[in-house]
Amino acid sequence: MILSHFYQDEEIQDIADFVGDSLDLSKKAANTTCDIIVFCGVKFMAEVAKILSPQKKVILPDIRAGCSLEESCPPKKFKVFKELHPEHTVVSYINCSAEIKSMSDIIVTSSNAERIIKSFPLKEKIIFAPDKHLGRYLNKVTGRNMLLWDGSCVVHETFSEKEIVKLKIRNEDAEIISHPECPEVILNKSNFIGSTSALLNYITKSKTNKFIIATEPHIIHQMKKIEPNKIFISAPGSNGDCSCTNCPFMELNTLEKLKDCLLKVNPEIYLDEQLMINAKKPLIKMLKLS
Ligand code: CIZ
Repeated sequence: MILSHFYQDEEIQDIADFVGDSLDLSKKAANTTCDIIVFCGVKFMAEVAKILSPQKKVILPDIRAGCSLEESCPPKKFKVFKELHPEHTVVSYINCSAEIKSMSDIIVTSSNAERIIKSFPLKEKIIFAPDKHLGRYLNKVTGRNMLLWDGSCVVHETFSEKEIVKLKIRNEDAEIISHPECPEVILNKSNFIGSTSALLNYITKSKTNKFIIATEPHIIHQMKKIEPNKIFISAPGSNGDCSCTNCPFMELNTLEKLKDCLLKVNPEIYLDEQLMINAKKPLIKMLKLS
């Protein structure tokens, strides 16, 4: 089964058996009867597939496809931080390493984070890692005061408030729709904030015909399929250009490498067995609450 994230190149999305966000992709990985899962996304997503289906082979086109959020939360430093706050529940965004997952009480994705955090009592002390922007947004919408790890995503940090405002002036009829991994200044300018799946639902629900999209621009491929008559403009970075907001890690996976990995059934994801057992528990809790 070939799984592709919304942030992958168009031609990869088009040949995948299923295209989705990390929540839907992890559900597919957990439930498929196929022996081999080809994960076109970044490595932590392929690791989630392996953790949920350890008996299956999980391969991805380029094993170097990492994630800046994962990099921004080194397990050794996080362990020290967690030990300084022993009375806190650890809620981790799925964009993290298997080691961070194994130290977490529950995992969330951007599509279920608000609901899962609201399921905790208001007085629950919570650490949220690794994305500080998503964490700040979640604190606002859930009325919590979670302790935030200082991580961020290179793609969502690249959007420029000034350039987005200039673009909006030239496109007054457009709505700005943003992913909650964006910095607060971008979210404050947005008409709608949501996960990739929520953004895809919103473009149909909204009566607007033009949108400025502040998330990884390859999602626009799915938007055009759903609403071929609407206009989607990728939000720019500080040079006024949009191409600088492509995810450099997702881009490592190419159609050519996908072909090679199908032929060679390699590179394969390998994880320590105990690590998989420990990382699976908070993932299963998430799936039960989703
Ligand atoms: O959870 C995911 O798949 C990511 C990275 C973004 C989103 O909002 O779906």
